[in-house]
Amino acid sequence: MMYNSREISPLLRCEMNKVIVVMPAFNAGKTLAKTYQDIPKDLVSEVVLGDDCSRDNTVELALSLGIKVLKTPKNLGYGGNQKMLYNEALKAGADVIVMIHPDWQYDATKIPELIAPILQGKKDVMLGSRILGGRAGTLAGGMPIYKYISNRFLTWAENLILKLNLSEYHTGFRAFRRRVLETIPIELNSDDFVFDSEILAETAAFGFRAGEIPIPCRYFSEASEIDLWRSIVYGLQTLWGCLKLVLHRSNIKKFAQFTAR
Ligand SMILES: Nc1nc2c(ncn2[C@@H]2O[C@H](COP(=O)(O)OP(=O)(O)O)[C@@H](O)[C@H]2O)c(=O)[nH]1
Ligand SMILES: [Mg+2]
Repeated sequence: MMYNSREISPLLRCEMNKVIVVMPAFNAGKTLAKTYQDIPKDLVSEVVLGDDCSRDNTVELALSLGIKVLKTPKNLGYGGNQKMLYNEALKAGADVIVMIHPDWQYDATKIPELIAPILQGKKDVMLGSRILGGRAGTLAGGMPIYKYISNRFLTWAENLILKLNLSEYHTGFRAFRRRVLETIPIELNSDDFVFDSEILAETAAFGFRAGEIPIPCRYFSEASEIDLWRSIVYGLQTLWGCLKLVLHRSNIKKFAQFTAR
């Protein structure tokens, strides 16, 4: 089912939901304005950018656009940046927290569809799926073939273990119900890219309901800078995260990550 801002507005108003969008940024100067422009402001109470010591004009640009900026004290990494942002969104009283990369890779105009199942009480975590979005947003759109193959393989392994039944676990466009981020001990997660996989392993461990919508996706040089080596590390760490859940569930070894905050 597709939604637009106008259909969703009454839902937001009657439930008094506060939606906060967070953007973990690192050198996003070339793409931030376009990403911000696409965010449906009528649905969103606040947009917060986390700057992880960018070396470009990300901070100045964000401030000039009227975006709230939080700066990491030192370069923490993508996961460390998200921890700062989620804690801030909880402190600000968000009911729904949307995370979108500020690299204009994902289509922020899809936020209403993404959050609808959370507002309706049907899901706790929602992902924008490039795979469901079709080939134009993956291989035909310019996703490197090694990223496509590893995405498919990791997703297969994650579905087998986490059983969230998703078409991909590696998107940079996500939404969380407040309770999810209050429950999951995100502080124990990695400060690196694998944070994104860990939070979904925890979603499964805590029994939260995950869903997805198809989204278009754009590929261009600023939208994708993670190289082969960092992708390999990410893939191996993702598999280790799944294995940890297997060990935890079978009582072979317990991990605090899978125990409530
Ligand atoms: N903190 C931090 N964040 C980064 C770094 N590189 C990328 N990011 C963030 O991670 C997101 C994903 O990286 P990106 O290169 O777009 O990867 P891809 O789109 O998955 O191929 C970006 O939108 C940035 O927000 C980095 O070195 N440090
Ligand atoms: Mg990207």
